[in-house]
Amino acid sequence: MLTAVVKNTTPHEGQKPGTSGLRKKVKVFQQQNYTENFIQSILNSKKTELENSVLIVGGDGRFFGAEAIEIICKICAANKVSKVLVGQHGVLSTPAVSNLIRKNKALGGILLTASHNPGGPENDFGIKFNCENGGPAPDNVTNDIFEISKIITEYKIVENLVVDISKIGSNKYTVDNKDFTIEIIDSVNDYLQLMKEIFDFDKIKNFIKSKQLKMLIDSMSGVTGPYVNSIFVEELGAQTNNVIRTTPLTDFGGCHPDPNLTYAKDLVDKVRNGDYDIGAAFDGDGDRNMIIGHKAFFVTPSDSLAVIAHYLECIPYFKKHGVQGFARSMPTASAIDLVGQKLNKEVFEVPTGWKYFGNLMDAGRLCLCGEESFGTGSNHIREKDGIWAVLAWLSIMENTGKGIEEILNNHWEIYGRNYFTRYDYEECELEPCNEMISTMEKLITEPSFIGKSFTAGNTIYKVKVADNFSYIDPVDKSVANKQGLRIVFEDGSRIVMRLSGTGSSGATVRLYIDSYSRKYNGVASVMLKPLIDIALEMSQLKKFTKRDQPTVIT
Ligand code: VG1
Ligand code: CO
Repeated sequence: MLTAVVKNTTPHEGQKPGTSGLRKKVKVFQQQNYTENFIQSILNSKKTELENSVLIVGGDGRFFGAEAIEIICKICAANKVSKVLVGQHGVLSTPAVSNLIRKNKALGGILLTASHNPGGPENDFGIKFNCENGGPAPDNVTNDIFEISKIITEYKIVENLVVDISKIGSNKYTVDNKDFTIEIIDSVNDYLQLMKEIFDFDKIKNFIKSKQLKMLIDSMSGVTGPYVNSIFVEELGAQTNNVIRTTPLTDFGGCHPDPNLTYAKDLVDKVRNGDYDIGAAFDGDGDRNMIIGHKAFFVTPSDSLAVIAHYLECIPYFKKHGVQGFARSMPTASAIDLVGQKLNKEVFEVPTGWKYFGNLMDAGRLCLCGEESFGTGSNHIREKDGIWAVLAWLSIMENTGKGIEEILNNHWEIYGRNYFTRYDYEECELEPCNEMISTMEKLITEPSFIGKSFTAGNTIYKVKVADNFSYIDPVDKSVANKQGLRIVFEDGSRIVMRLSGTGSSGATVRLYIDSYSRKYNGVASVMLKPLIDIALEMSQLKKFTKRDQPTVIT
């Protein structure tokens, strides 16, 4: 029999979860009791519900994941959790965890990932808590966890518990006369089954075969590798050279596992120089996706969402469960709104972060949503889902018999086009960035700012709305304030600026530009130049950040 012991501890500063969990340098998590404190704080926030509960634990396979899982198992054992389900080798994609929580009616899940942030001993680690609906913990839960972390004095642990996470099977223990189980499960099976329920695998398989469809799918050495091999190669009959970087690496091979035009440049170049019909990449934890077409024709995530909305009924899941409303995060271009209007559906605009979609899905008002940050997903789970998005695109290609560029051209022909770009200024100094935001907030919230005109090139933009976005959840009426500065002009064009909540140090400035036009064959960088110039000048970004150029443009 094993025994739980109580260990004294003192609080660590700054255990405040951001947009998606607590993300810090690995070295920070390795400090004495840092990880233990945070895990105990999560469990304390659910104290009354722990007895006889099930928790799902897994992550993107990054450095320090295995150590963190061992700590989590030992602390769960001591806190009367009855069962922990762990992905083999600790590997579970974020969408897979969301599915497992729902399927097993678990109390929640603990995800070991810093998503698209780089990994390895010198880089980032992260811990995220998801609730029983399978979605990221909402603000009230993460606030509780943070408050607890500030006053924590002890944690409970079963120090000599031993578990081998490389072997599938059930490990049973007795802890202080109570049963405790750690079950090591296959990382892919349940997720594969879910995808088979959502999509018509036979159709997609025949389509790939009969068209001899050429795809290039890049797992960026993140968690999706095993899922990609199983789904695209084994199930759907793709060739083994259609998938790349499918072995999860603890440091992602030294790359940023971030599927965009900058960090997935290898894939983009290969597709541009090759003869592929579709290219796709995922981030470290498998919830983001990038879709490109023949010759690397780029689909913006905002457009991807709108196109999927337009063709939703070619996916069996939506035929069966119906089509409810749509949603996007505030900075995401409003292409989906136009599809929603046409189909007479509710369209919601929520703050940045997937946690804000959960209530609407649980209330049956939302079935499809996305973010400009390469996140797309539906109410099949409560996380964005990279592989799901690629299967959705393959279903659309099968259904229309068209290539990706043609699908987009048709879409823009019907709806017009939202040109969109995002400039990221990564790892700036925090103080001047805070000052920049507060200076700009002051400027744009002066009453006289409304109606003001800005000229760039030959275009005049007149301000219609300007604020720091705040959101009232339509379901539980909770309020999220200060979610990003937003200037909306009379023609619907928008400038949005906010600081990232996923970085592990310093500040990352995100500048988003969205502009609608009926003319759809323009070049985004040219179409958006006037608004970019206005935004840079208005924010005095160069002065505050001392940066001439963004680190990433998408
Ligand atoms: C970013 C994105 C946001 C996304 C979040 C988590 O947040 O902008 O849309 O939900 O990352 O995605 P921020 O605060 O850095 O802008 V993931 O795949 O990193 O969990
Ligand atoms: Co992610």
